[in-house]
Amino acid sequence: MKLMKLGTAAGAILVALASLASAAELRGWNTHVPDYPVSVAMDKFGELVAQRTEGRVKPKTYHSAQLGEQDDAIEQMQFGGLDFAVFNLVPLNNLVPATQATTLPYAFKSIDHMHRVMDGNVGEVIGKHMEDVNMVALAWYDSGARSFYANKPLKSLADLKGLKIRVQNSDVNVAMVEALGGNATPIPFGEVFTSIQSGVVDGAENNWPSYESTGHFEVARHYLLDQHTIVPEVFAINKTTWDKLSGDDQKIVRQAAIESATLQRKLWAEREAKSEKIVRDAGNTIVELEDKSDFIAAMKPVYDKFATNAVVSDILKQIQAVK
Ligand code: BDP
Repeated sequence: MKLMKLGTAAGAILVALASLASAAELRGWNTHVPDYPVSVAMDKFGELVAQRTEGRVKPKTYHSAQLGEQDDAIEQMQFGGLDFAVFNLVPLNNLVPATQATTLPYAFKSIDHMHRVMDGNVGEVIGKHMEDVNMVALAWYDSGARSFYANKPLKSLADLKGLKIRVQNSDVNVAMVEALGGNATPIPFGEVFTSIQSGVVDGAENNWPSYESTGHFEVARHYLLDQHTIVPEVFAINKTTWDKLSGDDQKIVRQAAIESATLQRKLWAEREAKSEKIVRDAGNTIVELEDKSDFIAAMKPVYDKFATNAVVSDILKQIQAVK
């Protein structure tokens, strides 16, 4: 009633404020710096959703691991502290074993192959497994191919023997480095730079954009391009948050995530080239591992340990069946 007595403009402001307060503000986690392809694409997702839901749903992404490191974020997503995130599948390996099939060395033939696989049935199957830990997979982002780098010469695989190598928190990655004769140390992403600089580890492994954007290339100047893994990243939303959205808003949110993934993949290709140039111009030593047969042979114990359970071996078969 009081509202009626106010002028139309003031009334409109009150109505707008009331709808703002009721808008669902979604908190998004991201580990990367704001100009990284993942970050730009997540911001685009936020814009599209806010626009298309006319402000009913307002996603906001917190970049640069402001909301914690990836392992903490994965926990928060399960228990509702976060609404959405882009996660690399390696830190999900222990929690959602189905993801291991996609992070085993040389599981994918190329980045295009990974896109075809993840956009098809395998993406759906992994998404189903993620629902068991309260996450809904909406789209798949790119993170290129990962290779080893160190502050000591890396001319061949043999040079990894005895080196302390940082890995993401995953039993598969620990086993991979150990099978190559290295000592694997799981360390959060945000601590890798200092760990290399202070000699806690000799090196790590990552793709061109992360090697460059984190400054790791300045403290570990030898990059061995073995391209051992092509790891997908998942755009995931907390299942409780998802279930609260109306059917129409779910459609909008899913479509925006898919469009953001298309943008991310395009930006990724551009950023890869740019990062490679920055690293090469800095004079780093880059060695291509052309013959991957020794690496593949060394992975036998890793495959024996992780690829023999029914879920992982079935997904691997499906990956291999995609041309
Ligand atoms: C980057 C991934 C990021 C991981 C990071 C890592 O995009 O999600 O946290 O590697 O190595 O390539 O931890």
